Amino acid sequence: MPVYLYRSTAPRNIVDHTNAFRLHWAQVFRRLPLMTTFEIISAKVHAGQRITPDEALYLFNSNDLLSIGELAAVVNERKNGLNVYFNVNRHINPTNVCVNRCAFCAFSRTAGEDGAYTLALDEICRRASEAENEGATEVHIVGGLHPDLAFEFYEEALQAIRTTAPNLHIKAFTAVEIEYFSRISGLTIEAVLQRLINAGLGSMPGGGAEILVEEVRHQICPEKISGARWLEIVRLAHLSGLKTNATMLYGHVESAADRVAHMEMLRTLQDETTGFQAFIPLAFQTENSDLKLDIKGTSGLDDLKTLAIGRIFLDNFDHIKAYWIMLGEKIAQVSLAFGVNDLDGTVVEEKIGHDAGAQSPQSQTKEGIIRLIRNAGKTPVERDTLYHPLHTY
Ligand code: V47
Ligand code: SF4
Repeated sequence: MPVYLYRSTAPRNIVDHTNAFRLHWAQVFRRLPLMTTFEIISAKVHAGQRITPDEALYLFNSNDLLSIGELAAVVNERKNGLNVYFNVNRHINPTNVCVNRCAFCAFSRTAGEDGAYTLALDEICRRASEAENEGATEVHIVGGLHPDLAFEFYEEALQAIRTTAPNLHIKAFTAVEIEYFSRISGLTIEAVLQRLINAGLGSMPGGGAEILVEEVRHQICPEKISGARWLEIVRLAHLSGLKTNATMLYGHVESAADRVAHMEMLRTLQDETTGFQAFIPLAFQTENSDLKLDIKGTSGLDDLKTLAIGRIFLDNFDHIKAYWIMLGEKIAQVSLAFGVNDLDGTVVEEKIGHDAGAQSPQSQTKEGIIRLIRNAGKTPVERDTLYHPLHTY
């Protein structure tokens, strides 16, 4: 173990690009053994300092999964101890009809196509009410960009849920949907957000981010709003007082450098707003996709590495969530030793990943999630959407 004579004077949370360089020369002049890049990264992480995009890229290019995981676990335990959060929730996808038809998306349909559906307001409310009766604290609502539904449909849906299931937190609509509502209603983004908040919106999920790098978006979702626009809408949501999550769809055409660039954009916005709650890497499910790739999905190694690097790099995010639907329960469980502190909830009916071939079950019981966390040697904590602990098991 080398002796670290160097101590950075850079304030915590400020990007310290020169740190590695100065550390190197400090060692040369003191004739200490040179530290490897990993040791430099490790020293920074242990000192609570931010790692650079180049260092994150170095980690992506390393196959030393266990060392990366150990480092991520240090960051996580500092923030969350042994607690692993989960929530009891239900997903509702009001429609799969979508004008965007992103190349990776197996869920969406064109209006009138076989398998296209749109739920009536009554059915949306019935599902929300059922969820509340079964102990859910949250509904998670996302769907396609329907060519014929008016903005008022979504507003009324939230109002109706609030009336029928008043105890549910409504986490709904990605930045992509908010932008679409603004286009179809002629309202500004701020006005759309305010109207939805008045109707019952409590927070927003992190979807639609995909990979924020433009060249990648052109290949996988050319009709979707740009990465810059996604960030701007999320920024406005944060300024309106809404918390959101941030996802990253990985394991398709993107490079490791694209993943790092994506995470850097999130980290920069979080420095400004502090509005993100959780970072959620979404492992790409390959079936029924128009992206013709020569792969059968992400590897377990890549999944764990991506979650762990997310934990190390996004030092200003409190939570890293493993979405067991896309990862499978086993990798999600192992990820709890690789920096993850949140397992997505009970879900009940999942369409987006399963239409694309996800092999996980469509739902989990609360007991199943508790067992999964306990067997990993961690403490299960049921939370509400805003991460207030409800019950420790
Ligand atoms: O934006 C679509 C992704 C997202 C596929 O915020 C796919 O708590 C993998 O955002 N393979 C929607 N992913 C889901 C989402 C989400 C899920 C769970 C929790 C939260 C949260 C948010 O699903 C889309 C897209 O990135 N997606 N197709 C696919 N074939
Ligand atoms: Fe539509 Fe979202 Fe699917 Fe893209 S990912 S086609 S925006 S539902």
